[in-house]
Amino acid sequence: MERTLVLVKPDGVRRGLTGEVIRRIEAKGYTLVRLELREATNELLAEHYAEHQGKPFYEPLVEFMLSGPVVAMVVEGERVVEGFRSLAGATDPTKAAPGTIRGDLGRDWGLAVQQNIVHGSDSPESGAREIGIWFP
Ligand code: IDP
Ligand code: MG
Repeated sequence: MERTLVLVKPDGVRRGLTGEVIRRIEAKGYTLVRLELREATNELLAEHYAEHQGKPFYEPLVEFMLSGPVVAMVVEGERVVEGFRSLAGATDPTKAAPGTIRGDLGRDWGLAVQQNIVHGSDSPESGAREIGIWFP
């Protein structure tokens, strides 16, 4: 069965939206297989966001992801990678469609990095890689 890594980012945890994110995942019919409140570390984020190293938003992204606890989850289901990306909505919360997590609950705060509440793996291969990083 396919699995994806979902993170409720520090903005989502701070704003008390963890339950709402989990509610939407469960209401969609996916299964939670791991769930943990975690503090990220520089090393872990360097691996997790390896593809973004060197981009202008990389340092602000790491700083943001270290700004408070995150809730890390492994979520399972047929085509769950694609399905959770669809629930999450577009990266830019201003453009994310209403009805999505980022579209309903996120906004632009005028910062160097978009605070968009959730992370979801972008392919089954990324899912397996990221689950290995967060839940070794
Ligand atoms: P994703 O989370 O929708 O997969 P990615 O391109 O993987 O988006 O980027 C990782 C994270 O980096 C985003 O969720 C967002 O927080 C931030 N980010 C990505 N692109 C930009 C940008 O152009 N400006 C500011 N922040 C960005
Ligand atoms: Mg991504």
